[in-house]
Amino acid sequence: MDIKAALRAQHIETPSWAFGNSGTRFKVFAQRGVPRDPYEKLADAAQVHAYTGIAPTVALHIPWDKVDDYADLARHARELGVGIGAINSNVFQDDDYMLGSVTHPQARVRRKATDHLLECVDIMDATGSDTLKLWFSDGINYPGQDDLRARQDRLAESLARVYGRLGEGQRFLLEYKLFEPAFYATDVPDWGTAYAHCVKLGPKAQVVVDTGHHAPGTNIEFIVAFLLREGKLGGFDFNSRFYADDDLMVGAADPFQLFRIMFEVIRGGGLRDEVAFMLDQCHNIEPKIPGQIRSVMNVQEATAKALLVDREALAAAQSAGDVLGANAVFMDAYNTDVRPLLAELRQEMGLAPDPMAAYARSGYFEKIAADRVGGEQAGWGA
Ligand code: RM4
Ligand code: MN
Repeated sequence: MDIKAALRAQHIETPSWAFGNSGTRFKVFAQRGVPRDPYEKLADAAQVHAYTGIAPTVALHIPWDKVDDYADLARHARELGVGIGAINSNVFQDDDYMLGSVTHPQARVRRKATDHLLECVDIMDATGSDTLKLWFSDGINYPGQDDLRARQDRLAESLARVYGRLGEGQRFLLEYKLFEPAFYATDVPDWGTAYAHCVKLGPKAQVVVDTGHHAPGTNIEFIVAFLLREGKLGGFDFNSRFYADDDLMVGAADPFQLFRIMFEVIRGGGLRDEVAFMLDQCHNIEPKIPGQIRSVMNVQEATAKALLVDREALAAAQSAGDVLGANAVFMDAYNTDVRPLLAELRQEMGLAPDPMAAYARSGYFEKIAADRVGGEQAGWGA
């Protein structure tokens, strides 16, 4: 395999919400130069693409990125050299959703939530996005609070309506998460639940793996291998976690896990645009644009190492039952310093070899910090 060609073709999608202010439930720390509207978020995302060369699309979150004219927003993105990626729905920040959205016991609330999901498909039509990402905060806090089975029925009914609305070339990705904000039972807690709903619906429904949404110790690369094998891996929400859904920079907590995941992606033929490599992160204490550049580089480094695995030698050791030999082939690739290779690749792409340094030198941060005064800074949920 031509490693450089594969790396050149890889696309990593940045999330609009990573450029706005974010924090924990204790405090959101405002940063200088933060975007005041979706147009400025796209401008910042375009910087990440300008210095890495492999981040050409930006995911939107509705209603955080609500604008009057979505076609105009998409035009603005194109002028900046980027495109609109996945449309992320949001049915978790309205008072009506306290007891759930599409699984709510009341039909009125379920209809409202489903209407929002359908509106997101309208936005896909207007922006040219081909992917809808569905994450539900739905669940219950107490045993007996609601009927677990009925909630699955309600979920299935809403998903079927949205599925039916998808146009040619459009798909949705169903995201699972073990817990939070519901603490006793979540309605889509794991990949098996998401997978079962998607299988029933058809080829336009796939599973998205958010790396922060598992119990500690979960073998995520197994899930990746399984879903790819079934044609049901729609993409990733990459981030790192130490404890729960920490949304830290991907590859920061466990670069080895990221390498193992990327190896299974490559092994399963998933290094192509049909598998969306998205970041889903918040930069609470670090600057946002460099935080995104670093994250894109982390995914790229893990991909390069995974591409370096000598698959022939690995297969030979595996079939000979050479446990240590096979493991050594794997570890050799992981322990290779791929930074010189990536610096060379960037230069061949007409980019600076060190994206972090090039961005820092560019003066962009000083410019946005001076320009973006007044107005209201965008934030997680704002
Ligand atoms: C959720 C989930 C979604 C993301 C929101 C902000 O936990 O990961 O993908 O859009 O957070
Ligand atoms: Mn996510």
